[in-house]
Amino acid sequence: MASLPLRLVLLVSMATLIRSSSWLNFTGNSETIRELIQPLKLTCTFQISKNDSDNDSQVLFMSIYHETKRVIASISKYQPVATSLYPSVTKVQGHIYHSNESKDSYLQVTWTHPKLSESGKYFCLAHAWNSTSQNSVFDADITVNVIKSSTDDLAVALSYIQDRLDKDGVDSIQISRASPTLPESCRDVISSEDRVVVTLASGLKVMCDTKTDGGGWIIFQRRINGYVDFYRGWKEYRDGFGDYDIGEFYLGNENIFKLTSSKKYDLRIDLEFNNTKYFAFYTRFEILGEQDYYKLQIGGYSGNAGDALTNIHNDKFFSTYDKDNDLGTSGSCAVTHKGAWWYRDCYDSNLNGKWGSDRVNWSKLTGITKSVTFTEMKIREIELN
Ligand SMILES: [Ca+2]
Repeated sequence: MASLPLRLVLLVSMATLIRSSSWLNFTGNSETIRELIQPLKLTCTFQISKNDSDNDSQVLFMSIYHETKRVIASISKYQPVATSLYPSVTKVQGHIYHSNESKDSYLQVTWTHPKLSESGKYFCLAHAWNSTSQNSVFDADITVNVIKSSTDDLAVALSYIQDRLDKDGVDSIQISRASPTLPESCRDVISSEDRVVVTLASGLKVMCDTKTDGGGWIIFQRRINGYVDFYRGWKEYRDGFGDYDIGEFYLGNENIFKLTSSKKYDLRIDLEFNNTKYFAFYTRFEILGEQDYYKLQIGGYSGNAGDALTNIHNDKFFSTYDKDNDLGTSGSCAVTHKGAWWYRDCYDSNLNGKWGSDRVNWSKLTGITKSVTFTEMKIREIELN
């Protein structure tokens, strides 16, 4: 590539004459644009012929739109400021002149960093009015091909910047790179997938449930196949374990404590038993810090799974096989029931119990001898208005 993208001249020009001797010109800075490093500029100009005997013709409306019917920009006699609601357009300009001003009305849009998805056919449309033919519609189109940039293109772009630095004696040059904004919570995550793994702005990597009851849930416990062993000690329950690819994990009590102590959350537990889905919903859920053994604070139940937490487990400490904080005086509930939970002496629910051992209980559904076959525990920030 010999010349630099920024210096590209107008290469493309297509115009269609529909009627009368006025013209609509639609031009781009290049037919082929290199993704992200070469700007794309489209200019639509309405030329009123000098021979036009009808001096009274004028433009009422101009717009540029993409073949997908997305309107890129528009301007009208009645709304004479060029506007673009299209998010990646970085600049929009335009003016509508009256025919006696001897200037051409125009509409121009610029993308500084066009993407591959901005390829395609663009149309410019102009509605004009004159006293003889009344309303006339002009249109013109142009096809733009945004192609992937190569490392050669980047090398040329960098050497151009170097040239500018040398020639202009510029002390410093700022190169800004658009950094993707990380979501604050799963509430900010919109996806066509119903479960999606994202890194939050805090740095915490979580799986979001984007669909259930409107989505926005951070899943902190998930068991679907028994591939991950949940019979683990204090440190692992504190820090988290499991595998997002396998789909089974525990986010860690320390993470749950940090989340629930900084904002208010609802808790939702989704379960499957005998091929039927159930849920339990709680409007109050928090766990305290490690010095309080991640004590459970729970209340405000609704749902169809029954409440197997509030009665027995509210205000109880978390226990693991290597850390017995339960209220039973003889032995350890975690050891006896092969789990890790907010045991009293011992439990009404045991969703971290050993898979395949009939210990994954939600007593209101399963009793204490049958297991659920799916469990997700998830939290969503309560919107405070
Ligand atoms: Ca005990």
